[in-house]
Amino acid sequence: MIPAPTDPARDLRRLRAPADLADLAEKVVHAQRLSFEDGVRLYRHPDLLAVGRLADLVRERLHGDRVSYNINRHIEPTNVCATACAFCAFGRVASDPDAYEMTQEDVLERAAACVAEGATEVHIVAGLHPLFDLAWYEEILKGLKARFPALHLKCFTAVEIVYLAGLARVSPETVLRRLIAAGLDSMPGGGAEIFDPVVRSQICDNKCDADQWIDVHRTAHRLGLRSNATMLYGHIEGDEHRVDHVLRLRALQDETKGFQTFIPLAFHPANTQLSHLPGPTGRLDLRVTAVSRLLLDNVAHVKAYWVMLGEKTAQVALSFGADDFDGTVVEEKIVHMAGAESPQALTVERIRHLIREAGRTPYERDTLYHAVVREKAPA
Ligand code: V47
Repeated sequence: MIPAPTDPARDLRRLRAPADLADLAEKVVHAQRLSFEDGVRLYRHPDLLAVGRLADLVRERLHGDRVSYNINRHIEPTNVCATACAFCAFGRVASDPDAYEMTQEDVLERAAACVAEGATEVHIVAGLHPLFDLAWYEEILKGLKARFPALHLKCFTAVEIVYLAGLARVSPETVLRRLIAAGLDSMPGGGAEIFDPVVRSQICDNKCDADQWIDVHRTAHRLGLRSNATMLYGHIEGDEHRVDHVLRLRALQDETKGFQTFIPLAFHPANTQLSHLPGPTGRLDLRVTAVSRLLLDNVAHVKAYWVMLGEKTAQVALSFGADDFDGTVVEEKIVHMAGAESPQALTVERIRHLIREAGRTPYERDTLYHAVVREKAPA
């Protein structure tokens, strides 16, 4: 999927790869697939900038100087959650004083507000709440589609799909079919965390495993949905776990071609059971972005998710393989409860400024990465 090189010799000169990365530079320049061992080497190579140049070449071949963003809004209908994942500061039990449950009207009101501001997408994910069952979400989707037919509904992680299937005693495929019939347009990539079973058992023992997560996305792709994929890094995982995670995504993408975007998620430790951990450094943020771009040769986009990276690192990530800045977001709770210092929302003007200042050309996209053309062109 990475376009064939037009001038490999020039690209190779531009990479200025150190001698001990020369073989990987050759592979990248000739658009050859990298192996598990290559991925681990890239994580361990001391010259981060050299690794970044490899990823930037791939980004440029795929996207030129264009960086996308969208006008969207996150809605998290409840923080009541049955799982208590060790990395999470968002989930609550129903009796907690700060547990909340939105009504269907609350969700519709938030959607109405973002549509009025030009949003093309709502991103809905929530805790695993036993009363927010399949019928509740079908109603929400139907209500949203009836009122805002043009709004793209990107909703529910694979973890939620598996949970809703358990509540309704039906298969995840049945859940997906019913949600699609109610208006679901695509799926976000959350809940993947780290696929390795040992790490997964330590950070999120009570929810769907890697095979289930992958199988839900496989089914979603077969049913015609596009989806995203994430990886939570910077906690107790090691280099091999990150490489393994991304290669499992690559294998599914070879099969289905249904993933649009990969989103590395930087762990925020505050108010979690893992609050003793320091969280990722800026160098790890950039390296994960770069190595993921290099390994995922069959996924078109890599996001610099400013909510988790912060504006500054997200901007630099645009030179380490990322080509998408996510969106305006408006109200993010999951990682702000875990200490994120990024703003709750960014304006379109701010996003465009950050992208331009990073030397790229911003363009608004919809959820499926079509360019959005507005009557009144943005500044
Ligand atoms: O699934 C939870 C992660 C995810 C923490 O698909 C944490 O376009 C860091 O998946 N520190 C939700 N991360 C966010 C998500 C997402 C975001 C933006 C765009 C898309 C997309 C998907 O956040 C969870 C979990 O992996 N998370 N707690 C934390 N303390």
